[in-house]
Amino acid sequence: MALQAVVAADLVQFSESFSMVDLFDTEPGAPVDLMGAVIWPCWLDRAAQTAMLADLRDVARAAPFRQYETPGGHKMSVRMTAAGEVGWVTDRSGYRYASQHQSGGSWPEIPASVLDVWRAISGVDRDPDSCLVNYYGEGAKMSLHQDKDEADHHWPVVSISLGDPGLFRVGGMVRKDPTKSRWLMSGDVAVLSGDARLAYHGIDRIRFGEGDLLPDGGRINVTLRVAQ
Ligand code: MD6
Ligand code: FE
Repeated sequence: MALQAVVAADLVQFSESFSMVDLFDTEPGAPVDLMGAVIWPCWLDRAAQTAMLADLRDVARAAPFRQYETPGGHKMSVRMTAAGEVGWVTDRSGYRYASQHQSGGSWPEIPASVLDVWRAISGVDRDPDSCLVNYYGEGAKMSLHQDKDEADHHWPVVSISLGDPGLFRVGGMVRKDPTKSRWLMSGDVAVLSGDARLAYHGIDRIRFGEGDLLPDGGRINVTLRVAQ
């Protein structure tokens, strides 16, 4: 490769790994607006992340991670499980909230460590009834979508990121609207509420193996919702 091309490739890599916000955000914890989504960087310190991870392992023991199929017949690359009264599932018959997981039992309770984040950040006085746990292995991503399988869209959605960085893209109410992206780091919390509640969003890719919270690499995202 010509030197110029090498430098250009380096620059692209550099600009993708550090947004301007990262470079100049000297106040950890100050909320960041991303097309109306609010991101709270480093909401959880390392000890809180480790404790939550242990709680999520208990959830996964009770209701194992699965690779769901979309109604269109595509296998999702993200593996999922859930906690709470109802869990989000999908198969050929559609997206929905189910009161039982595929092995037949009710979902485990939402861990207190996870509920604490909702209570501190959601701004509402009702607890969530659903907690979706997403696991991204190498190459996993989540295409642009709206969270609209819930009965009442006025409740916020709160999401917690653990492990490897994930590139979060947020747009508007229409899939083709312009988008902005930011890397969600381990311990970051993102909230979709108000006008942004139904904004299109997704995870373009993760930087597999970069974090050291999960011993085998990967990213976990926990989303809390009032679904019913
Ligand atoms: C993820 N997050 O971060 C996917 N949904 O892996 C979501 O789909 C999401 O971050 C609603 C609200 C916040 C989110
Ligand atoms: Fe979502």
